[in-house]
Amino acid sequence: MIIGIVCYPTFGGSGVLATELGIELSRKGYEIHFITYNQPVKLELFSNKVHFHEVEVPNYPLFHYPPYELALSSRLVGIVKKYKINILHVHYAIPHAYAALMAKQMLDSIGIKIPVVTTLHGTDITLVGSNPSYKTAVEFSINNSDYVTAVSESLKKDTLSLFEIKKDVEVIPNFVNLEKYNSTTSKTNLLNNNHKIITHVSNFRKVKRIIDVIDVFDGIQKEIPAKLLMIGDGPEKNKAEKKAKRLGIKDKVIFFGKSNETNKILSFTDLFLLPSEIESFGLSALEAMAAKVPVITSNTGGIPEVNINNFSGRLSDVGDIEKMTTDAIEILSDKNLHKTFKMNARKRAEDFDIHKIVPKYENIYNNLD
Ligand code: GMT
Repeated sequence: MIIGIVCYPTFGGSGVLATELGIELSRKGYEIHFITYNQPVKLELFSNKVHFHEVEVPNYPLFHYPPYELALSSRLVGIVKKYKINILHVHYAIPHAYAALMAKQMLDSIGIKIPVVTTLHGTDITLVGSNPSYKTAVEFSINNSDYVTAVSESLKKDTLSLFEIKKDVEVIPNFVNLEKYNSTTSKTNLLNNNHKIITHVSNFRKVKRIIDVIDVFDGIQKEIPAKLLMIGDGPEKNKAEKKAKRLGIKDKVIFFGKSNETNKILSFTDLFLLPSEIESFGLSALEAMAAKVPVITSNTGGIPEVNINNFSGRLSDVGDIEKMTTDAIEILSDKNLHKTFKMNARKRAEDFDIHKIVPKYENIYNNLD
């Protein structure tokens, strides 16, 4: 089967998930074509089963906003025709589902039928998608896709309450490739062996509440020698750096930038922090759990479907820095408790094993008309 995957090529969870899905499907014999504006950051493997097609958006002085979805839908038509694609699987509704539906209609007009599977990831529904500027088009895209999936029960619920949905939405949770998290890496020479390592990974957008990460870490380091590793980049980074400086903990907070090797960093991490305001799933927390790292998270959106309170970590209300700090200190200062949480975190991550979840997508592909 030949599948076209449309996704964001960035470090965001939806792009990462789509890339991992494509790579795993290619291992299973599917021919995969990624169609997006850049090579997906996690796409290292090229073979006769994995292809990447860049979408170029020519600029013109008249264009205040270069029309990406127009370029994408035209490119999709060309790729589907040339490579005889059987299914388009688009990740993130805006503008991917919309562009795929336009391509579907254009192809239909020349007698080519192509089913579109849309996977909703989160902010395409909860933050941006329901904005009045996009709502009608997002609703249309969901209702006219051949199959729709959402990455958590919470996201499905939000989708059904924010839009008038006439389609079934199947929940297929995100997955993790556990093998990537089996090996251990020694700490970099920046890190003292006596320090506990606390890690946060995100795109540093406002919804991630990275100032809470700094505050919780500040509380931890007052009790336990620790370092905080901030992996990623984004609009809130400056604020977080300033906050760490103001608190006098600048030397203990290391901003690593974007990384393709979070699995290595997680292998020597003692605790992971994800205090987000909104989170449809929390793929970064799942990846930490796969690396046997207990997670301190907020209890928002789909996170409670991933992190089980008092098992794989602890959950708190959004913004409850005091509880997050107390929980973190309790877990880090009791060796046996920490060990139990570590084992449980991995055990919970196994429920989201790539080998258990990817067949659910294959099942959809095999049953499309
Ligand atoms: O979290 C982000 O800002 C990135 C965003 C994305 O679209 O890439 O992540 C969303 O999709 C991920 C993969 O399904 C989920 O794990 C994240 O929870 C979700 N983010 C939000 O809902 C804020």
